[in-house]
Amino acid sequence: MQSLLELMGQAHEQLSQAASLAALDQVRVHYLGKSGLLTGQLKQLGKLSPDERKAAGQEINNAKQVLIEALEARRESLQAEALNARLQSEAVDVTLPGRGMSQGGLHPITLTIQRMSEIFGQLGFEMAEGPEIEDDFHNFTALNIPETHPARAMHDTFYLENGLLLRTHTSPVQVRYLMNHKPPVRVIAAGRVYRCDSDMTHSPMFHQMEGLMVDTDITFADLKGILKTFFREFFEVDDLETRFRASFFPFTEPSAETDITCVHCQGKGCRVCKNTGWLEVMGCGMVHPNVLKNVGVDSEAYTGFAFGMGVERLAMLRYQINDLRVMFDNDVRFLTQFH
Ligand code: 2NM
Repeated sequence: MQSLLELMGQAHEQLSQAASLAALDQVRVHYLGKSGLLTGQLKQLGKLSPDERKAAGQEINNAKQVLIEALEARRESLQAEALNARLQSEAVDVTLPGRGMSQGGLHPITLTIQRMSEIFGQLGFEMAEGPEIEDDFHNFTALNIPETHPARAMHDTFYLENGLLLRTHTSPVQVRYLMNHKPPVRVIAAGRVYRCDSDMTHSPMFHQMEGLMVDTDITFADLKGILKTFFREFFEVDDLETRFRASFFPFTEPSAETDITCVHCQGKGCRVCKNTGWLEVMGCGMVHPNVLKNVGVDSEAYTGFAFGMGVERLAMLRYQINDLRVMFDNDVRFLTQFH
């Protein structure tokens, strides 16, 4: 009995010191396992007299029961401790602010094309699209550009190995549109165009927007009215003026270069307009009868005007950007300024 009391004291001591579930199980095996110390005591009972055996058996079984309950209690408290530790280490502070998403934005070229399309949309123009890889007919021949025209030369146009080419302007879009739609027509086309040209102010890929209006009795006065309205809306200048200087394009007759009041100095003269008070922003003219014939429009019944402008140039004027190259660098420090 003395040794049972000692054994139990020892067992309680060990189980209160067991710091993990694994250590606790070792204590259980040490006392209650097949060759455990308490199990060993039960095995010794056979050596006692029947009277002693009964009393001792009861004592040992009581002690065993006490130990089982103490083990169970200790197991529960260790499990609770482990759970608390885990909850603490995995705790999330739901009051912390979120990391925040960085917001994307549209490129100034895209914003400018959208702005132009909105204004022309209000003037009754529909947006058309076409392929960037074109053929000689749609890019040159239909537009009354002769076989010998310098624009067709290898050093101005990107030709592909299969004889096709990268469109040098968006005019082939209008050519395709006229071949598929009967007048009256009011259409604009915007997109990428390609020319063998690269320096401070020229990029081999840039963006154009062109427009075309064909109907009976369209005159140069219609052209002037539409374009003045467009530029006043685009630059938000109510008294902006336009000026038309005679020029030449194979696809228009007569042709003109269009100037607007300098939007930097309101026409007073500054470095942007080189002290002229005017900015050249566009080419335009009355569609050449040969072009109308080439696309199957009756050039006796119909007349039309057309115009073309560089999107980068208008974007630079509107956003006061003085270097063309930043348009193509895609530096986020530049791009985020337009969000
Ligand atoms: C310009 C200047 C003048 C033009 C002509 C045509 C078409 F297809 F109708 F003949 N589209 N665009 C045109 C006319 C373009 O850009 C400077």
